[in-house]
Amino acid sequence: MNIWNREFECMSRPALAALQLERLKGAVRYVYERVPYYRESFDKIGFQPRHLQSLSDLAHLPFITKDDLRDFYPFGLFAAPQREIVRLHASSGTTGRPVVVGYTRRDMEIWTELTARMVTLAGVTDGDTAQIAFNYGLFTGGFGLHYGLERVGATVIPASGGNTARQLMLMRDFGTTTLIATPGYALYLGEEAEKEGIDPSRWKLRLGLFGSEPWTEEMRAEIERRLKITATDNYGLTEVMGPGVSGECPCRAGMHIAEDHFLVETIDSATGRTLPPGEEGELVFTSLTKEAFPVIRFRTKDISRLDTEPCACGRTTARMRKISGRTDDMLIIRGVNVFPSQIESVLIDSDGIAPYYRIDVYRRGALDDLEISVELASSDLLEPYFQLEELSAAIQRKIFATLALNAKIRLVQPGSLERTTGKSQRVFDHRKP
Ligand code: DLL
Repeated sequence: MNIWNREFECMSRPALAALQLERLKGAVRYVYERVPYYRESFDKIGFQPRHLQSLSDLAHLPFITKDDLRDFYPFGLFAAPQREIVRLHASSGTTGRPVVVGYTRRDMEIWTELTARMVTLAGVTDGDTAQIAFNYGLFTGGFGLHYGLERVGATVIPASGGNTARQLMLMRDFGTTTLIATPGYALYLGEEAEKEGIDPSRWKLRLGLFGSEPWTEEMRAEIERRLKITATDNYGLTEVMGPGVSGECPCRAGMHIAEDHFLVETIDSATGRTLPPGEEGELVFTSLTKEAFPVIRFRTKDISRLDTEPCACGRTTARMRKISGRTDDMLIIRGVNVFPSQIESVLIDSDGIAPYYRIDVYRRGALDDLEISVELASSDLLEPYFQLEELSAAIQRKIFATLALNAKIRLVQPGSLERTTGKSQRVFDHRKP
């Protein structure tokens, strides 16, 4: 199995901890000296950089949230002068001001190294032809993967997002072996291929690197079945760097985190208390080497758990389990906590329906209503009414068994729910003002 940087990816845990501590001391001093926001927030609790003596001392420092970052739009938290910044990206906020992040030349070098590690983790080599169907732009997905793939020597096709017919043409004519996209878009590409009567097993496509949005194991199995590939999960976020923060190896035992550059904690999102490895909680990241846009204890809202046991692949870096949801994703419906991923797991495992769905929550009087629209796999099913009744009743029973909630199931025509080339939006909570 290929490992891109054996020295850092296979370090002993004690040596890694020593390296992290040394880098953390530097990072804390660096932000204290260069970013007024951090200096003020540290001063407020009487913390001086010299007080940081062990990795666990980090838990004394305040968190920073996405809202805090937004308040400093555009460059208020930059730690390097404009002359040293060679790249800007911004987070894909749905509303309001985006978070703008910058990279120095050294940041770019490290980002490239880390995406090279990530694609090697997934199994990409210089023998691969990689089609990047992430958007190139302020979104970190396209450009982030681009440089890492080039670094490992893969042949890069910078297709960018959208234009599905052309994506399929490129895959066939250029002999693409590796597809890079959101899982939602990968699924759509598979569907369009099927519609065109294309059998992907006749192509060279063998591997998919997917990420940037939540997806379940059931969705993974569906993508693998449709595109006849191995699908890997990859995690990152603009505020921390972009893609390359963590990625999955063939052992499928979580995503290896680049711990020599990022310190990750899991916290109880209600109390802020740090949790021991293995317990599920909100991920919090601290950058150890970033120059332009360092972050100390950034709260991601992403829920996962950490595993520091050695991995069969030989790497020693901690792994984070598949993101199970976001703290702001959780719906409370009639007092029941519901994660959209629970609904996705039920739906994709059901026969007769396509893996497209939409969740709507309404408040009718004092009660919440959960409505789930699901696409039928084939229009043949539209005819016999009793079959439709039976199908929706079966889904309703499964949802009830998982969530103890009665949902209204709407079966809709094949192809009628929105397809996306980027991040998917599947949940619409109409109760919010
Ligand atoms: O999505 C960076 C990225 C690009 C990652 C390409 C992987 C591949 P943002 O647009 O800032 O950055 O969105 C970050 O997306 O906080 C998660 O909620 C979600 N996310 C990213 N990767 C995964 C994943 C990029 N593998 C936000 N599984 C994060 C689940 C993911 N959620």
